Amino acid sequence: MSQERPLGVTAPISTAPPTEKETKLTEQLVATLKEYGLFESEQEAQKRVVVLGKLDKMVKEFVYTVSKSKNFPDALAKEAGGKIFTYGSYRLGVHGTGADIDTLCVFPKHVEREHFFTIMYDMLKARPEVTELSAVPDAYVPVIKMHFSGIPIDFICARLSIAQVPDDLELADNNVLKSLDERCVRSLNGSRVTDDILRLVPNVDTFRIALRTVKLWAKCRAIYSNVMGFLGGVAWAMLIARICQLYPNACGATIVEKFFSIMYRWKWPQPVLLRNLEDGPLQVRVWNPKLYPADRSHRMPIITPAYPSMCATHNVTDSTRAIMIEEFKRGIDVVDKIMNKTGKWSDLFVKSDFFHSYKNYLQVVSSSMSSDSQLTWSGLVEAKLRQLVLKLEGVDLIKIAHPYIKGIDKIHYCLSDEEVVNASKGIYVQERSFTVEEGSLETNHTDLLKEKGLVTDENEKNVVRVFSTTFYIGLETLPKIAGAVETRKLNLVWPLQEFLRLVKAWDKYDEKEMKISVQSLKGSKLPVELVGEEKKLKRHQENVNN
Ligand code: 3AT
Ligand code: MN
Ligand code: MN
Repeated sequence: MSQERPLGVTAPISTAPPTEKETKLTEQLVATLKEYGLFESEQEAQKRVVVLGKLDKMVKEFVYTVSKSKNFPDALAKEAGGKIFTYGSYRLGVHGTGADIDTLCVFPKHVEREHFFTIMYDMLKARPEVTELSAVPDAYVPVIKMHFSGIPIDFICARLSIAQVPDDLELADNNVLKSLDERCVRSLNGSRVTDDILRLVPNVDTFRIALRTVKLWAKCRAIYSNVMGFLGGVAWAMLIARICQLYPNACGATIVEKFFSIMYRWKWPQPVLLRNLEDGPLQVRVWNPKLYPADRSHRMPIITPAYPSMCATHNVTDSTRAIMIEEFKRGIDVVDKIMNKTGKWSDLFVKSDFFHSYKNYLQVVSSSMSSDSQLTWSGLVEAKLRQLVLKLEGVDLIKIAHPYIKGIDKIHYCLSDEEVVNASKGIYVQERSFTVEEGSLETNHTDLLKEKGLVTDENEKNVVRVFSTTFYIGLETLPKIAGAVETRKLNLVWPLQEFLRLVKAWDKYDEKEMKISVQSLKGSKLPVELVGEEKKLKRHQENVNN
């Protein structure tokens, strides 16, 4: 065994070392992950280290500047320190090329949080390496977002209740949380959780291979999204960490295999824990279904290891859980075939066929007249979509309400009032509507349209741009009783009304600027770009035949 004392809340299932076959399979797995371009080059990795070095230096300058402004003598101002930590995929060592670095800035008590969003912000603004700088100081976890030498950075901060932040400071001790602002506790949490996960796995290299595999798999299978009621990066990491604890000496391929079989059979709502939960110095709740009814409602609880422990999967619904369990089953089948040499690792990463899987879909179109308001409006609609899923699950005939993990962003160039109204309902002129990548709502296609003659110098001034983000929910109804005449009719009036009421109750909702529209669609009526070329051809043939 690689450890004296086993890690985790139970003894391991097996401490067997890998067989030759398993080692070989792991090598093949790593080779496959490389083919998917998951690993960055040595050069890129080095660049990240340089950027983090610069940020750490800036944080120390920042603390020094604030200390001096408070009349600290020079020596004390220098000793006030300041330090950065990382969390997220970079800290776990499973980030892909182009991923952000989630970075936490920690400073002593005489530096205020506001200083971070003013003085630190200005220091960053003055740097030539920094682009796309924006601050969101009133977010749940306040953050400065930027690119530093081209690398995206999420920069958050925490003010500790100590006079100095030395370079060897660690955040593991629960007492660092004492008498802190809630926002600081939340900001520290990400880093404390990732550090704990790494401490609680017996072999970090194996953990990373398995986690990279499962993250890629979950993205391809469209079940990677915390907001939509699936799991996010931290929850997937905790599941893999638990499997690693149960098989402390196994290699990557074996961990992936055990992950699917154990997760498929897991007796939810029994929680996944990496350690026994501890109490601590704060007035905050630690996850406890015996005490709190809200915690009993968690359908697939996966609990963060760092105090104050929380459920990372609060958003999971009956449908999303059922969908994930189905995917675990598929994982078992694929890995079986890999084991007996009739399949390959890349079979795990076959794209989900969400847009071919259901007869009926709901199409939720959120739209605005400006890209700025669309960003916040679509975010709000996305965050509330889960409430719609929950209400749909309550409808008698519905077995599964399956939300697609991301919204589809489009920009429509409309030439009449009618086109504007239509665009907000998901009806658009194909040649003057563009699907854009997430976060690219700023793109302007007018020149392109003029080149193609679809917009002219004369009518250019009449062009009205509509920005839309469309979400999809696949609906599976209960099978009808054999032999019975189909008299059932799906009635979605109530859930849809409730959903519309809920999103419009938002305090920043602007009736003139923002639109929302929901309609039922047969699978055959989905936009062609979602169902792909193959389906388009088939549909064309059907039309010819009819
Ligand atoms: P990527 O490789 O960056 O895609 P990641 O796991 O690093 O994967 P993020 O950078 O989005 O993902 O998030 C890093 C951590 O930040 C995960 C979570 O602890 C925290 N976090 C992210 N988004 C939110 C949010 N909206 N609210 C609270 N915490 C968040
Ligand atoms: Mn990240
Ligand atoms: Mn991030």
